Amino acid sequence: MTLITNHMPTAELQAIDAAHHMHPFTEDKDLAKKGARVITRANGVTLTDSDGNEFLDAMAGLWCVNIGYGRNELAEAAARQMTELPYYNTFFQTTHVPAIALAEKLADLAPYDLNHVFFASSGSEANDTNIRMVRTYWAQKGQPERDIIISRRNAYHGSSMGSGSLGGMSAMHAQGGMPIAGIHHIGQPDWWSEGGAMSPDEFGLMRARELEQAIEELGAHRVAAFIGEPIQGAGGVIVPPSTYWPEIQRICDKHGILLIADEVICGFGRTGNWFGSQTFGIRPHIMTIAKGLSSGYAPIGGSIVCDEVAEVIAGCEFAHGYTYSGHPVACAVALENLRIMDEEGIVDRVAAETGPYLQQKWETLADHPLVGETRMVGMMGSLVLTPDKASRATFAFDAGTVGLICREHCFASGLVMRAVGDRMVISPPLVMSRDDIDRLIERATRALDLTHARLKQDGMMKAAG
Ligand code: PXG
Repeated sequence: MTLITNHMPTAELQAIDAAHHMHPFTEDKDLAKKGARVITRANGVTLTDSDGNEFLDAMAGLWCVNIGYGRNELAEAAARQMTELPYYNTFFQTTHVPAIALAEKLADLAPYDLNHVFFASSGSEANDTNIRMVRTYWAQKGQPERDIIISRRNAYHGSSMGSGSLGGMSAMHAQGGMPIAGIHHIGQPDWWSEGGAMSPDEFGLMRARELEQAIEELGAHRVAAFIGEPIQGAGGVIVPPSTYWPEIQRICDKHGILLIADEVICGFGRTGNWFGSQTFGIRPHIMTIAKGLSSGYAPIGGSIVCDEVAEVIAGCEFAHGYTYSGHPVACAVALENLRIMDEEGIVDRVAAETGPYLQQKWETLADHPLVGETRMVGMMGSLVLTPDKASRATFAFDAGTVGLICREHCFASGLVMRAVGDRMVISPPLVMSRDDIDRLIERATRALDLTHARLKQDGMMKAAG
């Protein structure tokens, strides 16, 4: 076996990677030709690759490194826990201190009566837990036929059979036998792309009322729960019109349907509050968490559950759990992450200072000839690339063609920004300073200018007919 180190030439690392490593959501044949970008180090908000290039990470990894890279306190917490108790399970009436402490901390942070935590190692696993938990809840209450979960098209809830089925990604559903039975999808509140001549507020109401129509068609006695991300993340940072969530809440309340807020991206300060539900006034029965819970330093997720649902579930043996539910090292890392976020007032800073500053700067990009709508909530934002902002036109090419061109120009400009179709999205570490934000905007502007020049040169500023 080769000893593989950070000091090997990039081409050798890429060749071994292409030979043996299957990547998620990647066409591996294309990747083998081009070679994967090898990230070797990171500190603060900056990534370094194997050729020594530096990038400002405006995606916080994959929407998760909320406290930034290089916080040794988390490494030390992991090392301490590994020495003391590297593993024990939480099955069969056992527990351990890190799981106890983290569950208590989460109950304290979470709003309303969300006081109980079921641990998992990822958002996908947590949403699988949620599917089984809400169905078990209704079965325990003598209504086993109440098993349908309503979700939205273009939602992302994970990649396992259950969570991928909850999600509304058609490319995922086309592979491997998804969705599973008992999941129903309604429209998403994406006004820019789908709102037509309606005002955003009218459109928000219309899309929320699709929930009521679905409940009426399916029969309320069949519907267990509705699940939604407060802001759709992987779907393109779709910020719903202000009318949307209050109407969804009203409909869930009226029909007695459980509401699951998927906080995997919106949680832990991303929107300027601890949870996106607080930003949008949502009162969920269950919140899905992962990512920012440990700032990505250790794989951990979970479901935070309200008193009533937890009480009903406690009435049976919930035959569910993962070997790593409440993994002590992951819990210790998450606790240290939350301690730092608390002590450094990171969420308050996003709400009062850096979030508004980023928003103000980000909105200036709307003046760019290539940019339609810009949105920013807390530190989660998107901009739409369009050949004609007045008519909210899409390009005359496959969705994503222009987004990918822009993404490449971002990399070349030292910026990691993600393309979702022809939207560019950011979700930077919450510890970004004003200087970091200035650099981000400078580089994004440069990438947009280069993209625009390239599109003009190649005659690509054409709207779909
Ligand atoms: N819910 C939401 C809202 C998510 O964003 C998951 C659940 C699943 O979490 P795990 O930990 O199982 O991945 C996610 C994950 C992207 C991208 O390309 C987004 C996610 C994952 C991978 C890629 O934007 N979100």
